[in-house]
Amino acid sequence: MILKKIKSPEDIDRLSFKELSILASEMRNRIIEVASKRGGHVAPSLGVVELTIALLKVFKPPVDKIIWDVSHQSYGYKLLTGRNDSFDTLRQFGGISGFLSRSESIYDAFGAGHASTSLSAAIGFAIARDLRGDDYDVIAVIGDGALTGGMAMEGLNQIGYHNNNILVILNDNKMSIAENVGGMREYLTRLQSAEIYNKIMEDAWDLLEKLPKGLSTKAKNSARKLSEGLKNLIVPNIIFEEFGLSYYGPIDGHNIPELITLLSKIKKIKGAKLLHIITEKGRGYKPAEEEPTLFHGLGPFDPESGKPIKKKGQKNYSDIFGEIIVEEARENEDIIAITAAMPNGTGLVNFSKEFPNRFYDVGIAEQHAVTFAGGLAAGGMRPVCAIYSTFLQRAFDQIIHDIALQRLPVIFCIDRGGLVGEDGATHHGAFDLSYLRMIPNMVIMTPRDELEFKRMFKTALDYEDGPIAIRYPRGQVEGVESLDRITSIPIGKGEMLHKGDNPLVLVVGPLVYRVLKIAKESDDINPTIIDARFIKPLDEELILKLARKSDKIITVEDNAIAGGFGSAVMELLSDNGLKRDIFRIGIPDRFITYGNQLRLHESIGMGEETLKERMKEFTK
Ligand SMILES: Cc1ncc(C[n+]2csc(CCOP(=O)(O)OP(=O)(O)O)c2C)c(N)n1
Repeated sequence: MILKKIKSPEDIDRLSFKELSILASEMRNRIIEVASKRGGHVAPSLGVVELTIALLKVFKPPVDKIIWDVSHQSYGYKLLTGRNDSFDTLRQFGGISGFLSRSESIYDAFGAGHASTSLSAAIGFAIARDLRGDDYDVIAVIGDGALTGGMAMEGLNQIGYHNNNILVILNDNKMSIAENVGGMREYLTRLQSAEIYNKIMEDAWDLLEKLPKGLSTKAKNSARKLSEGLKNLIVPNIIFEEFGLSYYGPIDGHNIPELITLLSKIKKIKGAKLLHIITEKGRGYKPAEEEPTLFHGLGPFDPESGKPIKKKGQKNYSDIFGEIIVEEARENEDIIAITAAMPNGTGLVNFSKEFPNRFYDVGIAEQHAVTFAGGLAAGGMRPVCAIYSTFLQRAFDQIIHDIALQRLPVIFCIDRGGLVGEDGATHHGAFDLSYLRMIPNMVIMTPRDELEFKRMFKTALDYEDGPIAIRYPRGQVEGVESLDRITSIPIGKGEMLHKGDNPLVLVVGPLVYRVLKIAKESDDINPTIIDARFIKPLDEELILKLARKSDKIITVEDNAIAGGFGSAVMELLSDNGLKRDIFRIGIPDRFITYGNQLRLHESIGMGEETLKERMKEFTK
């Protein structure tokens, strides 16, 4: 086993090309072995095994800075940077993260989890280096999917302009999570097919190699210009060159010797450069090659067959959303569904098939998605923006400036609200109730189960006075008897689910069921339990009426306690001169790690056991 002996990247220095190729297949086996048990981002990591090896052969982190965009493709990098032994604990509570993190390893130059940040971080590193007179290389690896994010364009804009020494590697596999979309994608395809261009590139390399040493800079520049001139004859515009970066490629990203040779050459060329490599997502593992979208990120699976190990009959919130929107869209031709590169994750695949003209995947572009919805709404349509809570953070200003300020009736279906589990801090939807609650004209709802979800979607469609959000968690939905006719809910109306005495417990979302169970099974407390349903506007009448009769109040939410639902309740009581003993239960004011969702809830006092204890203790 070669991999077993690699304790740090220096250990690959002495390996021959043949050994490196064996190492690549050992890395793939290890990734499949562990990810099949732990779940994770399989296909992205398998696609960059050769690139990872080549990068570590040519560059020397932690001195050189390798910045992986999203960092979901970094399993191989982890294996070669001292984390093979701990790799079995991938994404587990107390184990190693599924993403890169500066606190996990000195080799992780810049943490990530959200897309399109690598170029901005890279130019930051490069300018810091140059101002401080340090000497190291900065390399950003970005996928063609991540390149659709506006931030990547903003980074590219600055990189080309300043021309600091940076290497951008564009890892082009034609895939985002689903098939990549948009004008940039089409352009990259045209670039790939420009074979004559490649040939001329090779000639240009030869020419530059053959230039005598000691040639003046002016002469070298002329030679470079000549090669660029040749390129432009064949492919009219290399967009990256227009931005100011030197473009190399496209080359096969699975050929280790070629990658190493080219990277070594490019390393010597100063300035802003972009190397375009072509890779295959899921490379080397048939199930992942055949179904790269499924294997982008998944739970445990059988390594032999590649079949996901999933308990049967479990519907999650995204499935329900997918069903409701299709049903409603059959009746209402104005409904438009928008996703930012997550058609599968948000449950919109069936919608996209049945209503291709009313479905828009805008790429990894949450900000644009929101303002695009604003335009659609202003134009008379009923846009539904389905975005994960954590990614909607990107569009905070757009929600304020483009939607709420103009009272545009955009429906936000916010998936993965609350703690998500194994993806950890970068992906928890911990903040949405807080960041949306402060925005005027917003209505925010959280369903506790399937039926409430359906009713809330109806409510959202009936509401045309401005933006309205439905926020729901990752995971299984509590199924309840459906009604023949789904009716909407009056805006701002909560519901009493259990009449007891002390304390008064105000809950939002499916945690209601956890609280109900605790109340049912516990002899010590007999709380009054309210599903507040609306975070904004609050059911002021109901809450104040009950609060007047209770001296102890508990609020429960799967959101940051800072500024969330509990804070809203406190503000309401304070504004009405009610001084009460209040206990806010929610996500504490720190970033929460990764691990099983229930385990994480236990760890912050919101699991069944810990929640019960805290409720009892407070009520005493
Ligand atoms: C802001 C943001 N939106 C959405 C996502 C979800 N997401 C994770 S990876 C990914 C696709 C990335 O595609 P690409 O950059 O081409 O990398 P690949 O997985 O194909 O290697 C998406 C949409 C994210 N991480 N961040």
